[in-house]
Amino acid sequence: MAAGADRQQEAAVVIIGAGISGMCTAIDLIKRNNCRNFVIFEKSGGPGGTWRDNIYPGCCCDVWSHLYSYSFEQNSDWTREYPGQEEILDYLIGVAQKYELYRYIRFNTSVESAQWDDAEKKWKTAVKVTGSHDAEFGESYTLTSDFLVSAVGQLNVPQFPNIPGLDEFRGTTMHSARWDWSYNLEGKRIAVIGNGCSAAQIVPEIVKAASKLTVYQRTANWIVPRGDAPIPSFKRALYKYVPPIRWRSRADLMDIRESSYAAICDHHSRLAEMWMDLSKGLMKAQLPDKPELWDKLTPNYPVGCKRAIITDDYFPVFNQEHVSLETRPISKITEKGIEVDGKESDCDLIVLATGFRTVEFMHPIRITGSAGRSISDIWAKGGRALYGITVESLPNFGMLYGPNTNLGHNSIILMIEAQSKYICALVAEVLRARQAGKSLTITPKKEKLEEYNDELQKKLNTSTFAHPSCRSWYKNEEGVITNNWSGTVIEYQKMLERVRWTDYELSGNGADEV
Ligand code: N01
Repeated sequence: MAAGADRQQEAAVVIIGAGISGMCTAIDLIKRNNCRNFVIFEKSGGPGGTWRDNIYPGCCCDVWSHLYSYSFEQNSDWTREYPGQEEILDYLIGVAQKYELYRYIRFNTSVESAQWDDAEKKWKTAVKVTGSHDAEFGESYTLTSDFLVSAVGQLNVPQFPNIPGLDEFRGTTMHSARWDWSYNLEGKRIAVIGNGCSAAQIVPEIVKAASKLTVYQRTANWIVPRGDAPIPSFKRALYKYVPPIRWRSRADLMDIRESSYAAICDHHSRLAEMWMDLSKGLMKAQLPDKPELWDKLTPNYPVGCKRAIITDDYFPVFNQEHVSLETRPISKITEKGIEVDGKESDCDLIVLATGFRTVEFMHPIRITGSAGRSISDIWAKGGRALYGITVESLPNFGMLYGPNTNLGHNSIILMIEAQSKYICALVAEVLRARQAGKSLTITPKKEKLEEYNDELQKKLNTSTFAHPSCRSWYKNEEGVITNNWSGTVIEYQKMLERVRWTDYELSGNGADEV
């Protein structure tokens, strides 16, 4: 087909994104719904999502390996207590191969928009092919489906800081999530803007090659020890050949993580104090000769207000002579470097470890629901969804890792699996109606969504996430916490155990049979 031609196609389900979430739903559709009539659109050239995008030096996961896998595809072969990016990506590629997901994924295909057609009662997803992989379908085309699943994640669009002069810089600028390995770091003068989880992993690696490294910190972060270590081969054999040991270990790790929830959600708790004491103790032990840095590196907000960092390698970097910490605000970026208080510091490379556009879920995809309502209209006051999954005015639609489903304390895969099962229960009804030659649309009732969201926000507003002393990617500009879940993982899983159909407006001639 000629490039640029438009081609209509059909599928029962369209999934946007082939990361952990999209892959999980694809596998659930096959296993639970016996549905193979689905298409996954993936903007990049392979599966893996965030673990494909983030390839910066030192990239790894701060959740224990044995919690960072699908429950149905546990991995006995993790080589370390905390998995590195390459190992996670290999694991995900292995899962994609095992479940033969490649046949459903259209790589290098970016979703531009998705529009609900009220007359046809179907979604029309318009895509653009950015690579040559799927040239068969042309440069852009539209696919029609009964159900649409967004699995794009919360941390996929890099946030570039609004610092004057950023474009003037004549050296190299790199965002943490768009690392260019062809750039030779050896002997370079490096500036790192930001000190969140990404920076805390990058800095200890790139410092080894740099001739000079300056970290520009706007806000200090709570940092707690990691205690990473190789998993010995005898232990891996035990996990592989005696699965109950692996299951026990996974359950224990989950319990430990769940108990830390109390600390991050209640800053008055004894546990929160313990974490803060631990962090200060780690800093002093790792920087015994740098008391002048202690104040600068100690946060002025309670632990949990923003994401705590888990690492043993970050503080010690500041013992090195060629490393400095700059806490005064950046006034501008110049052709040669970074200016603070009227003084310019030259550098060769600026690393923007400045995070992601987190509060605009699904950005930049243009989503239009029933009666032509755009997602920006639906979410004018901030992203919200029933159970973080279904959205008003978007019939036959489900999100994974949507609004208010992020965690500060446990493995996100546990949340994703619960969402995927829930979405598959919705899809099952739509497909049952379709097979009977009928139609069914499922949309959350506005009053249920409001009730759910009011309750959720009430709880979040008393949590540490809402503490006014910190700025974080959990909140939008109005201070509404749009990203984080308000409870434990177990509470969330229980809430999603079954679909309460009274939450939904059901329409179409297949509605009576639900
Ligand atoms: O991004 P961030 P991240 N001028 O948003 C600073 C996950 N993750 O990529 O704190 C100056 O946390 C900003 O300063 P401030 C994890 O969920 C997981 O590090 O806003 N500075 C901050 O220091 C994490 O939470 C792993 O004052 C500016 C930094 O940039 C999430 O990803 C590993 C600025 C941004 O920190 C995001 O982490 C890595 C400006 N204009 C990431 N704008 C795992 O291990 C921003 N900053 C699983």
